[in-house]
Amino acid sequence: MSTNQEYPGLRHLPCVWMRGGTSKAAFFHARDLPAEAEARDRLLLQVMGGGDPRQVDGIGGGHPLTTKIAVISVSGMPGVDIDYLFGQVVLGENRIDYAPTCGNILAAVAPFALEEGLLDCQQDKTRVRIRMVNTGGLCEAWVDTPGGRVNYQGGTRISGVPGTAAPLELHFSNVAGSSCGALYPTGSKRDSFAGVEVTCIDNGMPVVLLRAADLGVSGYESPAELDANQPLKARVEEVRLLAGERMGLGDVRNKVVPKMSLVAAPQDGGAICTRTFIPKICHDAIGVLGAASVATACADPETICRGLVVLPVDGAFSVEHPTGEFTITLRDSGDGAPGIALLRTARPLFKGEVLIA
Ligand code: NQM
Repeated sequence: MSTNQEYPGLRHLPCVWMRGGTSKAAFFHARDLPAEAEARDRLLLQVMGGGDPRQVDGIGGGHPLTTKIAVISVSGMPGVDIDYLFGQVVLGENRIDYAPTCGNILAAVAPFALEEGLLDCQQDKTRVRIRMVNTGGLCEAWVDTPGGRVNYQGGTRISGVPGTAAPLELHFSNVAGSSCGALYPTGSKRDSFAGVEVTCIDNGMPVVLLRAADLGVSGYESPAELDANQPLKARVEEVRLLAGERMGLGDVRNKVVPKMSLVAAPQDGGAICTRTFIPKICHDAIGVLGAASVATACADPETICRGLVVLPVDGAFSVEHPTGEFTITLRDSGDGAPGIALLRTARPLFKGEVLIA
């Protein structure tokens, strides 16, 4: 943090605003932030716009997918390059939830680390090994670096983002039970809460899967239609509170996990169709690790997806969502829970200093 010749009455904090997949976050070097968590969060909340749901006095975007924070440092852990701490600013509540990680924002971590000189680019492709500090999970990111520079141009299209960009491969391993301690945290592949049959799963993200039809909807509605359906949302939240407790997450009233995925038969050649509450509003697409958990449940014939899922022949599960689809490739990781591979795109949008009054 510094003051400056310009705007001398304000504090200046280096920041890069990045798109990772279908989300956006403010990226900071851990070295630029207070070491003490309370002081750090006070500062970050001021930066993002505090408890105001519109975040008009900060740089947050007033939506859960655009009010995210990433704190980055070189890792001290053997076999790991970069530590990534994720923070979800909870809209309207003036607090940051560190319970989950975020796979979309993770897609932007490797480009940030390379551009900011935290490690060197290799020729053609650069591997960056990232530790998700929130959950302890590991991810290997492969970045396009022709001539030793990060390339952002390319032909890769991801649903929910206009245009095309350079591909960024993400390989996750050992993320089963990331937050809950077990792939099926309740000890069962099917449970019933408030009269609704569900599958609770955590392969990188705690998710509760519910059949849309069991809740009186088709599962093909738009996010706006589902968000306007107050009785549905109340029912989903009732199930979430009970499921969260049984998943070992405690009282989840004030937590953004577990996510709630309504599932239905695919409509567009995919494996399954989803509408995901994250958890208070419906996602326009689906989160990265959320989709990984859904795909993992689809691959298991004992979950509630049975009868809805169309199994792919090659392990590549196309998870349909409101703005397209997300392909998750499941790989044998040798430890009983599938490893995950997927493609994202990412890029820096703005680099500068945020000003704090
Ligand atoms: O599940 C939204 C997002 C996410 C999280 C959410 C994510 C993930 O789209 O790994 O990416 O579920 O809150 O950014």
